[in-house]
Amino acid sequence: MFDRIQNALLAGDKDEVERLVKQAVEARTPAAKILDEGLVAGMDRLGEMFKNNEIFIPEVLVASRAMQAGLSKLEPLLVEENVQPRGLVAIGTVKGDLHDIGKNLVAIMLRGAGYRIVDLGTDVSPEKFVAAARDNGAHVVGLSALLTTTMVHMKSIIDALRSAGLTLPVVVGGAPLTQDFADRIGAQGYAPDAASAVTLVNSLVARSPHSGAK
Ligand code: B1M
Repeated sequence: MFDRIQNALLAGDKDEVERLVKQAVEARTPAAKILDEGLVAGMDRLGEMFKNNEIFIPEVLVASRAMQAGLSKLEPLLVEENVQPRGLVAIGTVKGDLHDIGKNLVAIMLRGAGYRIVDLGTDVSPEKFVAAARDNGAHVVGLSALLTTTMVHMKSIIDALRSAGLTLPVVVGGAPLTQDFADRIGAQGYAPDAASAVTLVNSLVARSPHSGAK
């Protein structure tokens, strides 16, 4: 089953990915297992093939759309219904970066953990992060980057937030990041994956003096 999901994803067969994910859900396979062993494992294989020049951008794009389609089928299961908002997280992929699958996954898991999410999308400027954090009364800002050339923009976003007088915690993540990098740019937290991002945000919100979202 998981192999078939991975293969359909690699083939960019959106309808087949949706069908197989739906089938796995109906067979009561835990959503986290479908995500990790089917969709995310498929994306890992895709990354390897891309790195080895076995496939190119068009194939990656089509596979990414199939991934998003599979994710959308899983989202209702990952997100619990009727949970009281625990806080508001403004999240986005930094300027110059168009990768959003990981960021979307983090947003889904945070929503599932009871947070309200303001999703700023991709290629987000520091000014947009500042406006979103301020205007929505965010408790946490989340920054995602997948490129070594764009992760460097994270520091400018943190600086812009601080210059605007916003002291809320900033959480960063994305494949090229490390805890050391997060420490160096003054982020309050780094999470290597979506599940750890939830644990991290929970602990930061519990410690944070910032009050309620609007
Ligand atoms: Co791009 N790409 N890509 N790509 N792409 C990578 C990142 C790359 C590693 C591939 C490679 O060479 N092996 C490489 C970066 C190299 C580097 O910087 N060192 C790369 C490159 C070079 C590029 C282009 C420059 C290619 C080109 O044009 N020549 C170009 C850049 C475009 C741009 O952004 N300006 C580009 C384009 C694209 C596509 C548009 C085709 C597509 C993105 C589609 C989309 O996102 N909608 C794409 C894809 C899909 C990938 C790979 C194959 C897969 C990324 C992915 O979605 N992974 C990727 C290779 C790889 O990573 N193995 C690659 C699955 C996802 C679930 O994982 O995003 O890591 P990830 O998210 C994880 C964690 O990182 C973490 O949690 C998530 C869930 O566990 N996390 C957070 C992420 N954000 C977080 C935030 C948090 C906390 C945790 O707190 C806020």
